[in-house]
Amino acid sequence: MRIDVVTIFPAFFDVLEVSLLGRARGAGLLDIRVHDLRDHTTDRHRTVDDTPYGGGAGMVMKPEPWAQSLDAIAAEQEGGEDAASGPLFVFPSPAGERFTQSVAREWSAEQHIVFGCGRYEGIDERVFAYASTIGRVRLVSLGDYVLNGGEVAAMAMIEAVGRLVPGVVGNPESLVEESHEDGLLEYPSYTKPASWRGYDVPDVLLSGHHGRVADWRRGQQVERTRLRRPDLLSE
Ligand code: JET
Repeated sequence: MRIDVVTIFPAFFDVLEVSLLGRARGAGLLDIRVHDLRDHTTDRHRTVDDTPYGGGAGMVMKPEPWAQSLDAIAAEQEGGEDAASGPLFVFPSPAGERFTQSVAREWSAEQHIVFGCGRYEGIDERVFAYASTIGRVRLVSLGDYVLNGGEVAAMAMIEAVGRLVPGVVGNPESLVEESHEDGLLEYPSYTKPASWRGYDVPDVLLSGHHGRVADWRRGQQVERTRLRRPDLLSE
């Protein structure tokens, strides 16, 4: 999978060199490239923002550096004669649709995803219209809170999607039983010792009865989902 990131803070993405995704990049499973939006400015101060039409607080990201940058990235990949065969452009935004495990699953089958990281009060709205002529566009939110820019959200989405790309996680079975894959929270886990500082591992897990273990785990999943995330049960 090819992933491009456009940002005014490329250094944010240095951490992609470590851990699981770093190994996947080294193995050629993920081709992740980070681009500085300011490389597509033409003035001496490398300006990426300007005051908002209609007034109001803060600054808005200018459209032309974005168009130049997205054009250059789309042109690097074959296909893309029409928007439907172009890249998937993802703009993290508190005003976007919600990012979930099922969105991550969908995206893990994409050939090319481009993350556009906005800052300040956001990106000139016309950029999304323009990008939809060269690819598919989605504005996506991690949750109902505001970050200073799209970088941290893009990083979370890259990790959630990247680990679902075949081969990135060594043991694919570990992906099946985790939280959200079946719409429930994960069951509690324990390891040795069986008794630790006065806390004991539930007897059923030491029983060796696989059927009873499975029933207990399912019960725990439902119970903690009801307590912590009732919204998941009513969907
Ligand atoms: C976010 C993502 O805060 C989040 O995203 C970062 C962000 C903040 C401010 C502006 C911005 O620009 C993007 C844009 O969208 C229309 O213009 C992005 C919170 N949950 N998920």
